[in-house]
Amino acid sequence: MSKKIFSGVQPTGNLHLGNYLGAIKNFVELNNDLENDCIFCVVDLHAITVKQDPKELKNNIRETVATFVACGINPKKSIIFSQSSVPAHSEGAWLLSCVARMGWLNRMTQFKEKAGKDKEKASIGLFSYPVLMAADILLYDSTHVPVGEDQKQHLELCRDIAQRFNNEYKVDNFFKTPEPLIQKEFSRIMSLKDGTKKMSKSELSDLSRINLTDDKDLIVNKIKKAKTDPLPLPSSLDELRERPEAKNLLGIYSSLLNSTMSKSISEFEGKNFSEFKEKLSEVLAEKMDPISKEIKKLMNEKRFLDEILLDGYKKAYEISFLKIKKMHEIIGF
Ligand code: AQP
Repeated sequence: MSKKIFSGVQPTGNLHLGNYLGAIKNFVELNNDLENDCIFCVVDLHAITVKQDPKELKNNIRETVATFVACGINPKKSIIFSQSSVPAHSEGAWLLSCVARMGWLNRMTQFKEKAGKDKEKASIGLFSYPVLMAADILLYDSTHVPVGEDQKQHLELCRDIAQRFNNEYKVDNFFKTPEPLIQKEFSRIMSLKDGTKKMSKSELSDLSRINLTDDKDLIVNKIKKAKTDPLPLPSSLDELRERPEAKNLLGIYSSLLNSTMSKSISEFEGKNFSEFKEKLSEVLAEKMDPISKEIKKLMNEKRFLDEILLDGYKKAYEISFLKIKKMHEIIGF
C-alpha cells in the first residue's frame, strides 16, 4: 500500500550516527519504494527554539540537504524543503495551538529534559515545539512518520491534536491520524561516552558521537575511546540488561549490517572489546566514510543544494496552502 511519508531533521549541526540509524536510513528505504510519496523537511523553525548563530544556521540548512542526498535520498523522487520557506507551517502551528491543551504539552518529556531545571527561562517555542511538529505532519495528510524512539511521544500528541480538531469542528477524517514508523530494534542510539544517554548533537564532547562528516581516522579513534566495561562480550541478550555500553555498540554494529542483536552476540561472545571494536570500526568506516566524503563534496555545490530547496519549496507550498485554506473555511475565517 502506498504511504505518504513526512519527517524532519533539525539543521542544528553535528548530524550524527543516531540521526542516521534512527531516522535517515529509514527515510532512504521508504524513498526507494516507488509506491511512497515522501516529504523530508529541514525543520529550521524547530531549530530556533534554542539560540542559533545565523551564519551557522544557514550553513547547517545546506548541510542537512547535503546529508539527505549523500545518504541516498533521491531529490527527484521526494520533496526536500526548509520549513521556514513555507509559511503554512507557522500558521498551521498557531491554528492547532488553539486546539492543543496545556495539560498535553506539560507531559512532554523532551521539553522537561531540554528546559532542565530552569523552565521559566526556556523559550515558549521550546514548549510548543510539538504543536509545530503536528502542523508539519498534518498539513500534508501524512500517513506515516519515520522517527527515532525519542519522538514517539510527540507523534502521539500529533494524533491527539488531529482527532481533537476533527471532533471539535465535526470534520470527520479531515486530518488523518499518522502512524509512527520506528525501527523495531536500534531505534535509540546512545552516547559513546555513556550508554544510558542518547547520542545527541548538543552534547559538548565530540567523542560522544560519530558525526556524519567524520572521516575514517576520526571514526577509528572515537570507537577506540568509546566507553566499555571490564567483562568480555556477552553470550546472551539477557546479559546485556545491565551493560548499556556493550548493548549500544553491539546495536550499532547490528544496525549497520542490517543484522540482528542475536547474530552479533554469537559472532563475538566471550571475545574482548578490543577485537570487537576493531571490527566495528571497520564496518563503520566502510559504511560512513563514503557518506562523509559525499557530504563534503556536495557542500561545495551550493547552487545544486539551493535548487533542491527551491524545487521542494514550490511543491510543499502548493500542498500546504490548500490545506490551510480548507482550515480557514472550517474554522470560519
Ligand atoms: N540518538 C538517537 N538515536 C536514534 N534516533 C535519533 N534521532 C536523534 N537522535 C537519535 C532521530 O533523528 C531524527 C532527527 O532528529 P532532530 O534533528 O530532530 O533532532 P534531535 O532529536 O533533537 O537530535 P539530537 O541529536 O538529540 O539533538 P539535541 O542535542 O538538540 O537533543 C529524529 O527522528 C530523531 O528521533
